[in-house]
Amino acid sequence: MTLDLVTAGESHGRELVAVLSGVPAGLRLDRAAIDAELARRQHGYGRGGRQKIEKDRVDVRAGLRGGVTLGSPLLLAIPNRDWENWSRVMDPWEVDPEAAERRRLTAPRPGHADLVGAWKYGHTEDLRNAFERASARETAARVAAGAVCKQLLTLCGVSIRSGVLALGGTALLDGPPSFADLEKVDDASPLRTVAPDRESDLVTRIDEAKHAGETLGGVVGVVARGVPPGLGSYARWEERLDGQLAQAVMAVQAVKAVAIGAGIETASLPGSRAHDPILPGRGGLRRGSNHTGGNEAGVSNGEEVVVRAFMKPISTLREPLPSVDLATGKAAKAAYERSDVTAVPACGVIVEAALAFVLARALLAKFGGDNISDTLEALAAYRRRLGKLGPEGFVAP
Ligand code: EPS
Repeated sequence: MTLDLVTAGESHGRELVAVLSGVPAGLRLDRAAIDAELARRQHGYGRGGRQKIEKDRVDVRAGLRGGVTLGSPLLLAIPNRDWENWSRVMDPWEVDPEAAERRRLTAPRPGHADLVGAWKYGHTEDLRNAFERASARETAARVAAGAVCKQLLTLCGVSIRSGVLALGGTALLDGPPSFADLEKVDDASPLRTVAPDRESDLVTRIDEAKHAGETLGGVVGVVARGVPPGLGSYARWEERLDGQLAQAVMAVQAVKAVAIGAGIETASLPGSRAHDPILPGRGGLRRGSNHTGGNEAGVSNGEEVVVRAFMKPISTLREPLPSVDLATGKAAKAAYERSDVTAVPACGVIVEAALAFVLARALLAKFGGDNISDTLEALAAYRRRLGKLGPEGFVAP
Protein backbone atom coordinates (compact mmCIF):
# COMPACT_ATOMS: atom_id res chain seq x y z
CA MET A 1 0.00 0.00 0.00
CA THR A 2 1.49 3.32 -0.98
CA LEU A 3 0.74 6.68 0.60
CA ASP A 4 -1.49 8.52 -1.83
CA LEU A 5 -2.99 12.01 -1.87
CA VAL A 6 -5.85 13.40 -3.95
CA THR A 7 -7.32 16.84 -3.35
CA ALA A 8 -10.59 18.28 -4.64
CA GLY A 9 -12.48 21.53 -4.37
CA GLU A 10 -12.85 24.93 -6.01
CA SER A 11 -11.63 28.19 -4.52
CA HIS A 12 -15.17 29.53 -4.05
CA GLY A 13 -16.90 26.15 -3.80
CA ARG A 14 -18.32 24.70 -0.61
CA GLU A 15 -15.05 23.24 0.69
CA LEU A 16 -11.65 21.78 -0.09
CA VAL A 17 -10.99 18.15 0.62
CA ALA A 18 -7.98 15.85 0.75
CA VAL A 19 -8.12 12.07 0.62
CA LEU A 20 -4.95 10.65 2.14
CA SER A 21 -4.78 6.89 1.87
CA GLY A 22 -2.08 4.52 3.08
CA VAL A 23 -1.62 6.06 6.54
CA PRO A 24 -0.88 3.22 8.99
CA ALA A 25 -3.48 2.41 11.62
CA GLY A 26 -2.86 3.34 15.25
CA LEU A 27 -1.52 6.85 14.67
CA ARG A 28 -3.00 9.29 17.19
CA LEU A 29 -3.67 12.58 15.42
CA ASP A 30 -3.60 15.99 17.04
CA ARG A 31 -6.37 18.11 15.53
CA ALA A 32 -5.03 21.36 16.95
CA ALA A 33 -1.68 20.69 15.25
CA ILE A 34 -3.42 20.32 11.86
CA ASP A 35 -5.32 23.57 12.44
CA ALA A 36 -2.08 25.26 13.49
CA GLU A 37 -0.53 24.35 10.11
CA LEU A 38 -3.59 25.73 8.32
CA ALA A 39 -3.27 28.97 10.30
CA ARG A 40 0.46 29.22 9.47
CA ARG A 41 -0.41 28.98 5.77
CA GLN A 42 -2.90 31.83 6.08
CA HIS A 43 -0.46 34.08 7.92
CA GLY A 44 1.89 36.54 6.21
CA TYR A 45 1.95 40.21 5.28
CA GLY A 46 0.77 40.93 1.75
CA ARG A 47 -2.27 38.68 1.59
CA GLY A 48 -5.52 40.11 0.19
CA GLY A 49 -9.10 40.39 1.40
CA ARG A 50 -9.87 36.69 1.14
CA GLN A 51 -7.75 35.80 4.15
CA LYS A 52 -9.89 38.09 6.31
CA ILE A 53 -12.88 35.95 5.39
CA GLU A 54 -11.36 32.49 5.81
CA LYS A 55 -10.37 30.89 9.10
CA ASP A 56 -9.30 27.43 7.98
CA ARG A 57 -10.12 24.51 10.24
CA VAL A 58 -9.96 20.81 9.46
CA ASP A 59 -12.96 18.55 9.66
CA VAL A 60 -11.97 14.86 9.53
CA ARG A 61 -14.82 12.96 7.89
CA ALA A 62 -13.40 9.43 7.53
CA GLY A 63 -10.52 7.18 8.49
CA LEU A 64 -10.32 8.28 12.13
CA ARG A 65 -12.00 6.98 15.30
CA GLY A 66 -11.49 8.61 18.66
CA GLY A 67 -8.53 10.54 17.24
CA VAL A 68 -6.71 7.39 16.09
CA THR A 69 -6.22 6.39 12.43
CA LEU A 70 -7.98 3.23 11.27
CA GLY A 71 -5.70 2.40 8.33
CA SER A 72 -8.51 3.39 5.97
CA PRO A 73 -8.40 6.53 3.77
CA LEU A 74 -8.52 9.77 5.72
CA LEU A 75 -10.94 12.37 4.39
CA LEU A 76 -9.96 15.86 5.50
CA ALA A 77 -12.30 18.76 4.71
CA ILE A 78 -11.72 22.49 5.02
CA PRO A 79 -14.91 24.50 4.55
CA ASN A 80 -14.73 27.73 2.53
CA ARG A 81 -16.39 30.51 4.51
CA ASP A 82 -16.62 32.55 1.32
CA TRP A 83 -19.02 29.89 -0.05
CA GLU A 84 -21.83 31.88 1.55
CA ASN A 85 -21.11 34.72 -0.90
CA TRP A 86 -20.60 32.44 -3.90
CA SER A 87 -23.17 29.66 -3.62
CA ARG A 88 -25.41 31.17 -6.33
CA VAL A 89 -22.42 31.33 -8.69
CA MET A 90 -20.79 28.02 -7.79
CA ASP A 91 -23.63 25.69 -6.74
CA PRO A 92 -22.91 22.17 -8.03
CA TRP A 93 -26.48 21.66 -9.31
CA GLU A 94 -28.10 24.97 -10.01
CA VAL A 95 -26.31 28.18 -10.83
CA ASP A 96 -28.18 31.50 -10.80
CA PRO A 97 -27.63 32.75 -14.39
CA GLU A 98 -27.59 36.44 -13.44
CA ALA A 99 -25.16 35.98 -10.58
CA ALA A 100 -22.94 33.77 -12.74
CA GLU A 101 -23.00 36.33 -15.56
CA ARG A 102 -21.83 39.05 -13.18
CA ARG A 103 -18.87 36.85 -12.22
CA ARG A 104 -18.12 35.63 -15.76
CA LEU A 105 -14.53 36.17 -16.93
CA THR A 106 -13.40 36.09 -20.53
CA ALA A 107 -10.02 37.91 -20.64
CA PRO A 108 -7.35 35.44 -19.47
CA ARG A 109 -4.60 36.55 -17.07
CA PRO A 110 -1.10 35.88 -18.38
CA GLY A 111 0.55 33.40 -16.02
CA HIS A 112 -2.65 31.94 -14.52
CA ALA A 113 -4.54 28.84 -15.69
CA ASP A 114 -7.23 30.82 -17.53
CA LEU A 115 -6.06 30.46 -21.13
CA VAL A 116 -4.63 26.94 -21.05
CA GLY A 117 -7.67 25.81 -19.03
CA ALA A 118 -10.00 27.32 -21.64
CA TRP A 119 -8.17 25.52 -24.42
CA LYS A 120 -7.67 22.21 -22.67
CA TYR A 121 -11.07 21.72 -21.00
CA GLY A 122 -13.25 23.89 -23.26
CA HIS A 123 -13.90 26.58 -20.66
CA THR A 124 -13.80 29.44 -23.19
CA GLU A 125 -17.30 30.65 -22.24
CA ASP A 126 -16.31 31.33 -18.64
CA LEU A 127 -12.70 31.19 -17.50
CA ARG A 128 -13.92 30.83 -13.92
CA ASN A 129 -14.38 27.12 -14.68
CA ALA A 130 -10.60 26.86 -15.10
CA PHE A 131 -9.17 29.13 -12.46
CA GLU A 132 -11.45 28.15 -9.59
CA ARG A 133 -9.59 24.85 -9.39
CA ALA A 134 -6.17 26.19 -10.37
CA SER A 135 -6.34 28.74 -7.51
CA ALA A 136 -3.73 28.39 -4.79
CA ARG A 137 -6.57 28.10 -2.30
CA GLU A 138 -6.25 24.37 -3.08
CA THR A 139 -3.02 24.30 -1.08
CA ALA A 140 -5.04 24.39 2.16
CA ALA A 141 -5.97 20.76 1.42
CA ARG A 142 -2.32 19.85 0.77
CA VAL A 143 -1.27 21.53 4.01
CA ALA A 144 -3.88 19.59 6.01
CA ALA A 145 -2.64 16.30 4.51
CA GLY A 146 0.96 17.40 5.07
CA ALA A 147 0.14 18.07 8.73
CA VAL A 148 -0.93 14.44 9.12
CA CYS A 149 2.29 13.30 7.41
CA LYS A 150 4.29 15.53 9.79
CA GLN A 151 2.73 13.80 12.79
CA LEU A 152 3.85 10.44 11.41
CA LEU A 153 7.32 11.83 10.66
CA THR A 154 7.66 13.29 14.16
CA LEU A 155 7.26 9.78 15.61
CA CYS A 156 10.09 8.70 13.30
CA GLY A 157 12.35 11.53 14.50
CA VAL A 158 11.94 13.82 11.46
CA SER A 159 11.27 17.55 11.81
CA ILE A 160 10.71 20.10 9.05
CA ARG A 161 11.16 23.88 9.04
CA SER A 162 10.89 26.61 6.43
CA GLY A 163 11.60 30.28 5.95
CA VAL A 164 11.62 33.04 3.37
CA LEU A 165 15.12 33.51 1.88
CA ALA A 166 14.30 36.29 -0.61
CA LEU A 167 11.32 38.49 -1.43
CA GLY A 168 10.72 40.91 -4.29
CA GLY A 169 14.39 40.77 -5.34
CA THR A 170 15.85 41.31 -1.85
CA ALA A 171 17.96 38.32 -0.78
CA LEU A 172 18.21 37.62 2.96
CA LEU A 173 20.39 34.52 2.64
CA ASP A 174 22.58 33.43 -0.25
CA GLY A 175 22.74 29.74 -1.05
CA PRO A 176 20.85 26.89 0.59
CA PRO A 177 19.74 27.20 4.23
CA SER A 178 20.52 24.79 7.06
CA PHE A 179 18.04 23.72 9.73
CA ALA A 180 19.82 26.11 12.13
CA ASP A 181 19.22 29.03 9.70
CA LEU A 182 15.53 28.22 9.68
CA GLU A 183 15.38 28.08 13.48
CA LYS A 184 15.79 31.88 13.33
CA VAL A 185 12.40 32.18 11.63
CA ASP A 186 9.67 33.53 13.88
CA ASP A 187 6.33 32.13 12.72
CA ALA A 188 4.55 35.07 14.32
CA SER A 189 6.61 37.67 12.43
CA PRO A 190 5.01 39.40 9.44
CA LEU A 191 6.99 37.52 6.80
CA ARG A 192 8.54 34.37 8.31
CA THR A 193 12.02 35.25 7.01
CA VAL A 194 15.45 34.05 8.10
CA ALA A 195 16.30 37.67 9.02
CA PRO A 196 13.46 38.97 11.24
CA ASP A 197 15.31 42.29 11.83
CA ARG A 198 15.04 43.10 8.10
CA GLU A 199 11.34 42.41 7.74
CA SER A 200 10.18 46.01 8.26
CA ASP A 201 12.00 47.02 5.02
CA LEU A 202 10.25 44.22 3.18
CA VAL A 203 6.89 45.29 4.60
CA THR A 204 7.50 48.75 3.10
CA ARG A 205 8.43 47.11 -0.20
CA ILE A 206 5.15 45.16 -0.18
CA ASP A 207 3.19 48.34 0.61
CA GLU A 208 4.86 50.06 -2.36
CA ALA A 209 4.07 47.12 -4.62
CA LYS A 210 0.45 47.16 -3.46
CA HIS A 211 0.22 50.88 -4.18
CA ALA A 212 1.60 50.32 -7.67
CA GLY A 213 -0.79 47.43 -8.40
CA GLU A 214 2.19 45.06 -8.50
CA THR A 215 2.83 41.60 -7.08
CA LEU A 216 6.05 40.06 -5.72
CA GLY A 217 7.71 36.64 -5.84
CA GLY A 218 10.58 35.22 -3.84
CA VAL A 219 12.48 32.20 -2.61
CA VAL A 220 11.68 29.87 0.28
CA GLY A 221 13.93 27.30 1.91
CA VAL A 222 12.68 24.11 3.55
CA VAL A 223 14.82 21.68 5.52
CA ALA A 224 13.99 18.29 7.02
CA ARG A 225 16.22 17.03 9.84
CA GLY A 226 16.39 13.45 11.12
CA VAL A 227 15.50 11.83 7.78
CA PRO A 228 16.74 8.21 7.87
CA PRO A 229 19.29 7.30 5.20
CA GLY A 230 18.04 5.05 2.44
CA LEU A 231 14.73 6.70 1.45
CA GLY A 232 14.17 6.71 -2.31
CA SER A 233 16.20 4.55 -4.71
CA TYR A 234 18.67 4.82 -7.57
CA ALA A 235 17.43 1.44 -8.86
CA ARG A 236 14.36 2.96 -10.55
CA TRP A 237 14.38 6.49 -11.94
CA GLU A 238 10.90 7.31 -10.69
CA GLU A 239 11.81 6.34 -7.13
CA ARG A 240 14.70 8.80 -6.85
CA LEU A 241 13.97 10.90 -3.77
CA ASP A 242 15.31 14.14 -5.28
CA GLY A 243 13.07 13.60 -8.32
CA GLN A 244 10.04 12.97 -6.11
CA LEU A 245 10.81 16.08 -4.04
CA ALA A 246 11.29 18.25 -7.11
CA GLN A 247 7.99 17.07 -8.59
CA ALA A 248 5.99 17.72 -5.41
CA VAL A 249 7.57 21.14 -4.82
CA MET A 250 7.33 22.27 -8.45
CA ALA A 251 3.63 21.28 -8.32
CA VAL A 252 2.96 24.08 -5.82
CA GLN A 253 1.20 26.95 -7.59
CA ALA A 254 3.58 29.67 -8.87
CA VAL A 255 6.77 27.71 -8.12
CA LYS A 256 8.94 27.88 -11.25
CA ALA A 257 12.26 26.41 -10.08
CA VAL A 258 13.41 23.97 -7.41
CA ALA A 259 16.92 23.37 -6.08
CA ILE A 260 18.04 20.47 -3.90
CA GLY A 261 20.90 21.43 -1.57
CA ALA A 262 23.49 23.59 -3.33
CA GLY A 263 22.34 22.21 -6.69
CA ILE A 264 22.59 25.62 -8.37
CA GLU A 265 25.91 26.63 -6.81
CA THR A 266 27.75 23.31 -7.33
CA ALA A 267 27.19 23.58 -11.09
CA SER A 268 29.97 26.21 -11.08
CA LEU A 269 32.37 24.48 -8.65
CA PRO A 270 35.15 22.02 -9.45
CA GLY A 271 34.41 18.46 -8.31
CA SER A 272 36.92 18.66 -5.47
CA ARG A 273 34.86 21.43 -3.84
CA ALA A 274 31.42 20.26 -4.89
CA HIS A 275 31.22 16.94 -3.05
CA ASP A 276 30.77 16.32 0.65
CA PRO A 277 33.72 14.45 2.25
CA ILE A 278 32.94 11.27 4.25
CA LEU A 279 34.65 11.44 7.66
CA PRO A 280 34.82 9.28 10.77
CA GLY A 281 32.51 10.71 13.41
CA ARG A 282 31.46 10.07 16.97
CA GLY A 283 29.73 6.68 16.88
CA GLY A 284 28.99 6.95 13.15
CA LEU A 285 30.10 8.56 9.89
CA ARG A 286 29.82 12.30 9.37
CA ARG A 287 30.03 14.56 6.32
CA GLY A 288 32.31 17.56 5.86
CA SER A 289 29.54 19.58 4.19
CA ASN A 290 26.01 19.12 2.87
CA HIS A 291 26.05 20.49 -0.67
CA THR A 292 24.07 17.52 -1.82
CA GLY A 293 21.13 18.52 0.40
CA GLY A 294 20.77 15.09 1.97
CA ASN A 295 20.36 13.31 -1.39
CA GLU A 296 23.00 11.15 -3.07
CA ALA A 297 22.03 9.17 -6.17
CA GLY A 298 18.37 9.83 -5.42
CA VAL A 299 18.67 8.31 -1.93
CA SER A 300 18.56 10.14 1.41
CA ASN A 301 21.97 9.99 3.11
CA GLY A 302 21.00 10.95 6.66
CA GLU A 303 22.04 14.60 6.30
CA GLU A 304 19.53 17.44 6.34
CA VAL A 305 17.24 17.33 3.30
CA VAL A 306 17.43 20.84 1.86
CA VAL A 307 15.09 22.27 -0.77
CA ARG A 308 14.65 25.77 -2.17
CA ALA A 309 11.56 26.80 -4.12
CA PHE A 310 11.56 29.85 -6.38
CA MET A 311 8.14 31.46 -6.64
CA LYS A 312 7.10 33.84 -9.41
CA PRO A 313 4.97 36.91 -8.60
CA ILE A 314 1.21 36.26 -8.37
CA SER A 315 -0.40 36.58 -11.78
CA THR A 316 -3.55 38.51 -10.80
CA LEU A 317 -2.50 42.15 -11.27
CA ARG A 318 -4.54 45.20 -10.29
CA GLU A 319 -2.90 46.94 -13.26
CA PRO A 320 -3.60 44.08 -15.67
CA LEU A 321 -1.39 42.99 -18.56
CA PRO A 322 -2.54 42.91 -22.18
CA SER A 323 -4.83 40.02 -23.05
CA VAL A 324 -7.56 39.11 -25.53
CA ASP A 325 -11.25 38.90 -24.68
CA LEU A 326 -12.16 35.37 -25.78
CA ALA A 327 -15.82 36.42 -26.20
CA THR A 328 -14.99 39.06 -28.84
CA GLY A 329 -11.48 38.13 -30.04
CA LYS A 330 -10.42 41.73 -29.39
CA ALA A 331 -7.54 43.08 -27.35
CA ALA A 332 -8.52 43.64 -23.72
CA LYS A 333 -7.01 44.04 -20.27
CA ALA A 334 -6.70 40.78 -18.34
CA ALA A 335 -9.35 40.06 -15.73
CA TYR A 336 -8.85 41.41 -12.21
CA GLU A 337 -10.46 40.28 -9.00
CA ARG A 338 -9.10 41.00 -5.52
CA SER A 339 -5.74 39.33 -5.06
CA ASP A 340 -2.71 38.99 -2.80
CA VAL A 341 0.40 41.16 -3.32
CA THR A 342 2.59 38.28 -2.25
CA ALA A 343 2.15 34.79 -0.81
CA VAL A 344 5.83 33.86 -0.42
CA PRO A 345 5.57 33.30 3.39
CA ALA A 346 2.64 30.91 2.78
CA CYS A 347 4.63 29.14 0.07
CA GLY A 348 7.16 28.04 2.72
CA VAL A 349 4.44 26.34 4.74
CA ILE A 350 3.03 24.68 1.62
CA VAL A 351 6.46 23.39 0.56
CA GLU A 352 6.89 21.98 4.08
CA ALA A 353 3.68 20.01 3.46
CA ALA A 354 4.95 18.83 0.06
CA LEU A 355 8.18 17.61 1.68
CA ALA A 356 6.28 15.97 4.52
CA PHE A 357 4.13 14.03 2.07
CA VAL A 358 7.05 12.83 -0.07
CA LEU A 359 9.20 11.89 2.94
CA ALA A 360 6.31 10.06 4.65
CA ARG A 361 5.55 8.20 1.42
CA ALA A 362 9.21 7.21 0.97
CA LEU A 363 9.51 6.23 4.63
CA LEU A 364 6.41 4.02 4.45
CA ALA A 365 7.68 2.52 1.18
CA LYS A 366 10.87 1.47 2.97
CA PHE A 367 9.56 0.50 6.40
CA GLY A 368 5.96 -0.41 5.56
CA GLY A 369 3.57 -1.19 8.35
CA ASP A 370 -0.19 -1.51 8.42
CA ASN A 371 0.08 -0.37 12.01
CA ILE A 372 2.39 2.46 13.12
CA SER A 373 4.11 0.24 15.68
CA ASP A 374 5.21 -2.10 12.83
CA THR A 375 6.70 0.92 11.05
CA LEU A 376 8.58 2.07 14.14
CA GLU A 377 9.90 -1.43 14.83
CA ALA A 378 11.19 -1.76 11.27
CA LEU A 379 12.89 1.63 11.59
CA ALA A 380 14.55 0.59 14.85
CA ALA A 381 15.78 -2.71 13.31
CA TYR A 382 17.28 -0.77 10.38
CA ARG A 383 18.98 1.61 12.77
CA ARG A 384 20.55 -1.38 14.53
CA ARG A 385 21.67 -2.90 11.22
CA LEU A 386 23.52 0.27 10.15
CA GLY A 387 25.11 0.55 13.58
CA LYS A 388 28.40 2.45 13.72
CA LEU A 389 28.74 2.67 9.94
CA GLY A 390 25.52 4.66 9.70
CA PRO A 391 25.33 8.46 9.73
CA GLU A 392 26.26 10.10 13.02
CA GLY A 393 23.05 10.60 14.97
CA PHE A 394 21.38 7.61 13.32
CA VAL A 395 23.25 4.84 15.09
CA ALA A 396 22.05 2.13 17.45
CA PRO A 397 20.89 3.69 20.72
C1 EPS B 1 -6.02 33.04 -5.60
C2 EPS B 1 -6.78 34.20 -5.49
C3 EPS B 1 -7.18 34.77 -4.17
C4 EPS B 1 -6.24 34.25 -3.11
C5 EPS B 1 -6.27 32.73 -3.21
C6 EPS B 1 -5.53 32.30 -4.43
O1 EPS B 1 -8.46 34.32 -3.76
P1 EPS B 1 -9.79 35.16 -4.09
O2 EPS B 1 -9.99 35.01 -5.57
O3 EPS B 1 -10.91 34.50 -3.32
O4 EPS B 1 -9.54 36.57 -3.65
O5 EPS B 1 -6.56 34.75 -1.84
O6 EPS B 1 -5.69 32.11 -2.10
C7 EPS B 1 -6.52 31.70 -1.10
C8 EPS B 1 -7.81 31.94 -1.06
C9 EPS B 1 -5.84 30.94 -0.06
O7 EPS B 1 -6.50 30.53 0.91
O8 EPS B 1 -4.63 30.74 -0.22
C10 EPS B 1 -5.67 32.49 -6.91
O9 EPS B 1 -6.25 32.92 -7.91
O10 EPS B 1 -4.77 31.62 -7.03
